[in-house]
Amino acid sequence: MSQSVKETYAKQGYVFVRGLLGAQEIKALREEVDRAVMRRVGPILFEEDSAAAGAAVPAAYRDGNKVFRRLNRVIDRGGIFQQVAKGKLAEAARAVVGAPAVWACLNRHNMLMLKAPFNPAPVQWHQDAAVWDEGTYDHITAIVAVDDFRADNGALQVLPGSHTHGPIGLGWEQNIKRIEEEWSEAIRTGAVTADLRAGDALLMHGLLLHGSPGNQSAATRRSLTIAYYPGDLRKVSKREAVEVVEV
Ligand SMILES: O=C(O)CCC(=O)C(=O)O
Repeated sequence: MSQSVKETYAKQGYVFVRGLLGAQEIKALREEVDRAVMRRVGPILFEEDSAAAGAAVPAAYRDGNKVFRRLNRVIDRGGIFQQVAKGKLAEAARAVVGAPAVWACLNRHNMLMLKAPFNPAPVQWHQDAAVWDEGTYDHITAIVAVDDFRADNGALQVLPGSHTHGPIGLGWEQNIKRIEEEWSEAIRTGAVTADLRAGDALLMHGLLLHGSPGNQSAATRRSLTIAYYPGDLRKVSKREAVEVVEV
């Protein structure tokens, strides 16, 4: 990856890598997601937002009243999830920070994000690294789109340059509250929607502000999302039981 990509990542806190995956990989990912959803292969994280329960989300993406939000622990599931997470996506993460090796954190973002049709639940604006408060803010959230991100299907939004302001409150509750109180206007005027096509990747600094609205469309918005660290997180983490693997 060129010097200018590294510079862009440092300045705006994210870069796009267009066409990271080819048609065969996208097809394999979609088939694997469909299989896991159909067979209810866990761990699955469900929406907590009660609006989701009453919405017109198809039965395929529900377990009773509960609406699917993520398939978790995708690296552990093997197959195409692991292939991409340990292969091209890890390679992109290494290149963007110029690190010879990166470690994936298995019990942080290691997921297939699944914005089901008509799921109205947003992901509130937050900073991953401040929410996790690991003892380092130095990580990369890498996302590869499995479907096109569109304005109506809950595409991710980011606030360019926001990573340079440091952590805004630690832990989920404090982080989302302070961002709402202090950053709403900046988000309203400066947010950028990630115009990812299926196969494109977005690599974000751990402190970049991001969020996404609900899915208003009849199509699912899926993406594979992995947290990578440029070093062995176990050596710096304040948390117990942090699970990492060098990729
Ligand atoms: O993919 C998205 O819409 C946002 C996911 C996210 O930031 C999260 O779940 O923490």
